[in-house]
Amino acid sequence: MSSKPVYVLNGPNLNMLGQREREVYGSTTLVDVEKHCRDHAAERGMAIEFRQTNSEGELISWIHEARDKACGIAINAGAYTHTSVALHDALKAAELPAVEVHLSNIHKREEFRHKSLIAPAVNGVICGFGVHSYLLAITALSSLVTSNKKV
Ligand code: CA2
Repeated sequence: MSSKPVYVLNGPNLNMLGQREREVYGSTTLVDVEKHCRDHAAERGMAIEFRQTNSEGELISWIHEARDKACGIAINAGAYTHTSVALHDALKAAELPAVEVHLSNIHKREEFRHKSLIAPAVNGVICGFGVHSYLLAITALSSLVTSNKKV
């Protein structure tokens, strides 16, 4: 397994997890999600770098940084998923195994959430399993990293 961590990147409003809209996103906080991800990755011999930002530019800078410092990316880009060509381009340029993650099933929700602009720039998309979506993404990344499969 790689000596580099998996970057687990979180976009806008995910810092509110567990505090508002519990009926949609559940009661687990982002601190809890980080702990579950860290434990799950450790069981697979991997380390994680877990971050959240409300800024699109910062997410893009972290993806650029990941190109050299990470072995793969799991990204919940929040609402930027549906709007950001810049995130799509950054993920393409990173040339790393990458998985798009969502807590909710975006296809069961409002129509504007059905389209992901970043999906064509990642290996796969996992949505609808709550916190477990993140863990499934880490499991997928552990095999993608082992077989060195990029987007
Ligand atoms: O289901 C997901 O993980 C989403 O990426 C969450 C985004 C949403 O815009 C995407 O369509 C799907 C929203 C994240 C905001 O999370 C909140 C959590 C608690 C309270 C308010 C917002």
